[in-house]
Amino acid sequence: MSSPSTEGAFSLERFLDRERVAVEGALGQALDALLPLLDPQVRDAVRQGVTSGGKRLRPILCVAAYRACGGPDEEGARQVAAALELIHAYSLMHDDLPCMDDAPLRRGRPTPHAVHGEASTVLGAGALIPAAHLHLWHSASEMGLPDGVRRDLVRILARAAGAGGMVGGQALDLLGEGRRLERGELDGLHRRKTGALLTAALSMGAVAARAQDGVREALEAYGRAIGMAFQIADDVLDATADADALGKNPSDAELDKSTYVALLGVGEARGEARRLVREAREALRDGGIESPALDGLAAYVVDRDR
Ligand code: GRG
Repeated sequence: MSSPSTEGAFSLERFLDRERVAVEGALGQALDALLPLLDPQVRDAVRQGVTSGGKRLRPILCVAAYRACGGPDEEGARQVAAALELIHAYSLMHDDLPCMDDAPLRRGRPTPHAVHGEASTVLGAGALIPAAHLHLWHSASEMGLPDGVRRDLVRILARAAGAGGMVGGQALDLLGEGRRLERGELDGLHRRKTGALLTAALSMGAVAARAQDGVREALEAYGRAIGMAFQIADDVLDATADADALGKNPSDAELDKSTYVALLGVGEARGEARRLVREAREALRDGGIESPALDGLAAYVVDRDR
């Protein structure tokens, strides 16, 4: 199993820049189908939620997994992957609302509800959930994937986004405010809230490429490890970076949330994140997956500055 990027010296920075632009192209196509159906104010909230930057990590991971599995239609896979970002965008629009984290800033600018109002943001984010699944179904059809594979893809996304995944994790997060969660509780919360969608990205890339079960399982093990590493790095950034660098106000302490930093301290939390990066890379090795992109992305999730 190899990647075209093994042919020259691999630069993660160039890879990320290129992939981000390509993902944004795919998102533009997804929005072309959705935006004309929406009332102008809701449309503007959706446009901001989806196009205001971000690392685009989930679709980038999905396409990298597809490529690592030797998938032949990267452009098609990128459209499939865009569905993950539509779900991620909706989750951030809701996460920032006054009834959730009540955040005024994200990615260096006022949040969608602060600009377009709460009702438009709730509705627009809500419209992104079915739109993501419809876009996924349509894109997988365009790739010529058989019905069973298309159904698997939709099931993976819906499970990761739903009560057993991201939404369930968010509920635990809100219920945990003001309580000191133990390590097991915190791990369980973040496996769902952050880890489920990241792992789904790897899974969907493998399934779209029709990878063998062993390879898919190795990619999912990689996804679980980087999902947890990503969250620990997020907690470290929230505790150590300033609002300018983060593009948002650090909020864990203010919301009295349990975090890996509160539980382990900054030094040990960083060490745990690095251990998880090694675990992710081992999963790739064990699955016989050679991918400079996935290898580099594992380190990137903990080395990032925002
Ligand atoms: C109300 C139906 C309903 C659901 C709400 C709000 C919610 C469900 C879930 C949110 C869960 C959540 C915020 C997960 C994301 C955690 C996280 C670390 C986000 C930041 O991701 P990055 O760093 O963001 O990839 P960028 O800005 O790069 O896109």
